[in-house]
Amino acid sequence: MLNMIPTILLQTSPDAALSKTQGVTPRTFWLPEGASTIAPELDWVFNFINYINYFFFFLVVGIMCYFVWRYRQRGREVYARGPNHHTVLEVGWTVLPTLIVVVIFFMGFKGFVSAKTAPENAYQIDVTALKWAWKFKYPNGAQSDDLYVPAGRPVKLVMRSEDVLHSLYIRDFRVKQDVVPGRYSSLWFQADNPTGKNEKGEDNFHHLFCTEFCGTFHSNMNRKVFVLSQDEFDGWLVEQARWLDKIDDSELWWKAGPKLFVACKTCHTLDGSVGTGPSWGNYDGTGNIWERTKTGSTHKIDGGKNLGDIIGPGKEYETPDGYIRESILNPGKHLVDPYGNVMPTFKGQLSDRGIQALIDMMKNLDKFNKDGTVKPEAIPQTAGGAAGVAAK
Ligand code: HEC
Ligand SMILES: [Cu+2]
Repeated sequence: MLNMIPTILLQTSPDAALSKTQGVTPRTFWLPEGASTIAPELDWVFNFINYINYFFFFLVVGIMCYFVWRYRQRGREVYARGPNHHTVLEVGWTVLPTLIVVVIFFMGFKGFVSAKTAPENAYQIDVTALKWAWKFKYPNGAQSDDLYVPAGRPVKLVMRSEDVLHSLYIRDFRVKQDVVPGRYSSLWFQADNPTGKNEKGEDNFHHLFCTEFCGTFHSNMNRKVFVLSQDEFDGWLVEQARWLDKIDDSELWWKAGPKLFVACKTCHTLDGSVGTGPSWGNYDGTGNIWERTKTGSTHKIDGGKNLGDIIGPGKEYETPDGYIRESILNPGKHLVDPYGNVMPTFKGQLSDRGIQALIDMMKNLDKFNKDGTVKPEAIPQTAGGAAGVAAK
């Protein structure tokens, strides 16, 4: 089995996903240019309804303005009786709108069916939505935080939520689907044009949004969609599934740690400040995340107990590593006071090497900046010119 990719590879931080860069399609007042095979059909219906609306809006408002002028009060005369019935008009304004609505219904229904029915040969990507991230899992076990899809081939997203209601929306593809806890939902699209690079040599992308307000960091769920040619995509998949294996054990802490920490930083700060979860920095006087697992630690868990009482030879966890491992794979087992059981499990998402990288990072926490990037001067000299990579 290929090593599971814990998270985010190319996205250096969730905040970067919020960067001001635009997607491939320029900002427009109306819908941006469509970039999927179903976009033209959906846009046609959209425009059809839109133009019908313009037509009737100007017709009704126009007639109204004319009548206001035509029947304005001119003198002192009072109209006691006006016409109160006109069969042709009444039948007209009933039958015509009905016909239009029926036509719209059939066009909409046809579009709905083709948007809902994924072709048999669609490439399947599993999507997990959680507060506040997306996880994309590919058939070979690779994972990513941004979405990568092959060009010229139908792609089916099978989606589930780990917590609350989310909704996946890729504007340029004209697809949007709620992701409901406790059930699977899916959508499909086919994008024929690879996103490629822009003039500055940066990767182009389409925007992906969560469009269901799902809590404080809802906006952290803005992600990018990269469409790669089939060849590029295959290469990417293989790379993606292997990156953690290629890092030397002694370098895991600074090469893999910061990348994996991105999945933790929405809840855990490094500077001791309050977050959704306990800071990895020193916030209760018992030291940082690694220091507070030492023998005799008075870091409080499970309603007033000392963390030190469960770690040590003969105790629940022989080593601090065991406790941290359990906190990541089975977060509900022990709860840090006064926090609730809100941390998702990372079982199946973090390999043993991934967990090791995070533990190594915790052991070296003083070598990291507050945002989770490694301090360039802390990188071992033998690593040569790689400092720039890690500092990213
Ligand atoms: C959704 C928010 C959230 C995310 C994301 C999250 N955690 Fe947590 N974490 C918490 C909360 C809340 C607690 C305290 C309750 C508990 O112990 O489960 C906690 C506790 C912990 C503890 C025990 C801390 C202590 O002081 O004893 C560890 C270790 C930990 N998390 C590691 C991680 C790692 C590693 C990641 C990323 C791979 C991560 N967490 C991602 C919310 C989160
Ligand atoms: Cu969401």
